[in-house]
Amino acid sequence: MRLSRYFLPVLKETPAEAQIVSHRLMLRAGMIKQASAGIYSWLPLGFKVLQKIEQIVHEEQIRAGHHPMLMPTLQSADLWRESGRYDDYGQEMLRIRDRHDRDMLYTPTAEELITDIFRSYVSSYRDLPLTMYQIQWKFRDEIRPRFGVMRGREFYMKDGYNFDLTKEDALHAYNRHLVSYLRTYERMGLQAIPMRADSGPIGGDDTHEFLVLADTGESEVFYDSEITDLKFGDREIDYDDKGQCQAVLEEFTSRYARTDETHDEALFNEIPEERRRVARGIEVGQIFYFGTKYSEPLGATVQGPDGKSVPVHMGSHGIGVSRLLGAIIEASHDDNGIIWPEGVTPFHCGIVNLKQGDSEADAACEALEKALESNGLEPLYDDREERAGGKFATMDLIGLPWRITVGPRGLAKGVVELTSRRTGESEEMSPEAAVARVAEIYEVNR
Ligand code: 5CA
Repeated sequence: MRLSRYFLPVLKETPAEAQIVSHRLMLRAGMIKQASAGIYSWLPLGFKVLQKIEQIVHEEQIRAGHHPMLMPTLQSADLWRESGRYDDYGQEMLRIRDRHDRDMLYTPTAEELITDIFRSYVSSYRDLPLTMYQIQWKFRDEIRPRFGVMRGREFYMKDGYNFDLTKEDALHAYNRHLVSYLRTYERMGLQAIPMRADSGPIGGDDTHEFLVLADTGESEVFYDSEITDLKFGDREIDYDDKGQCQAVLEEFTSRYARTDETHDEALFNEIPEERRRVARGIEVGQIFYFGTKYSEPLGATVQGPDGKSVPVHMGSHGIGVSRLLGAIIEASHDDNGIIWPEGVTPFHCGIVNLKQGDSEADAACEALEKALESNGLEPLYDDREERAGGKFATMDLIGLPWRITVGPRGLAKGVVELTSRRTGESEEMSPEAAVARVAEIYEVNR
């Protein structure tokens, strides 16, 4: 992609309305534009990252055996009256009336609709276990939308729902989600810690939230510092293996880690003092087991092996897809801008031409662009007639992890410069070697 043809409206000034760094940087890097309170347009650069994150979520859900599908954003109030949540949900629910005076709502979550789909088609235990999920826009009329995409009113969420015959099977689905989430967040360069939490309006007793530690997080969290040493890494998991999923859950949840809603001071004080941590975190996901809370009132039953009809055991599992952009930036930035982890970067590599219009420099940049593309990579070539300082500042702001700098002085020696955004370290090498190095970095991260 040529920067001269791209739509990247970067801002020089720091926007006054943004209180936290991720919001400031997303506005300055031309990723989002507020449309109205808590509602954003996703400009090309922001949309690209959103799609990268969405893709990782899909890949890991499908790996765990869950089926992608899509439900509408506008739903009839009738189903929500059946479950009793139409009245319970309160002012966070955006209620709409259509031309026939029918009550509608913009979905804040979708337990009712998926349960209705299930009860319409499934009647035998033989069709279980079943887990379906969607990645779809949600609306919650938050009293205080703030921090940009972090607490929006309209936001993008992955919501998954499991249907099982027994509590034991449903708990396996819960564990399977926990494992798949650990892997999902690590691929985005994040450490998200599962913490015992409160279930709120979704309901149920078993629930974990996944928190990314950050000073700007909205939740206060309490944990044993040993937990931050745990890494999921590249272990192979058989998601059908109950014992294996249970073992991972135990490994990642046996140490003390709770949000303020479930914090227990006496239990916390049993941890050696030097390991006790009180910090703040950003909630990037939550998993729930709520048994028959929705299947019973909505009549989602199956015939068991003994011929008796029983309500199915369910859970739901969410990932804050749009919130993740903010969380990743909070966790990975410096004074000059964003530092994207390789797994979610909008472009793999920047190309900076120090002398636009110089025929040799232009030709070298174009050759680099082509060579990177033929390796399956997407470079962003800054081909504007601008001073080097301005080009570097833009690249640093938008945070591409790797930059290749091309200028007449280097080319005379047959070299370009490859720079890491994270460490700032640069190395001179031939253009071919630079392409090979970048290709190798992303091969490892694929
Ligand atoms: N039905 C369940 C699971 S599918 C559910 O709705 N869970 S939730 O309420 O915890 O939301 C899932 C995730 O969406 C949260 O962990 C959070 O990361 C994200 N989220 C929730 N509210 C907002 C919001 N106002 N703005 C951005 N992201 C949000």
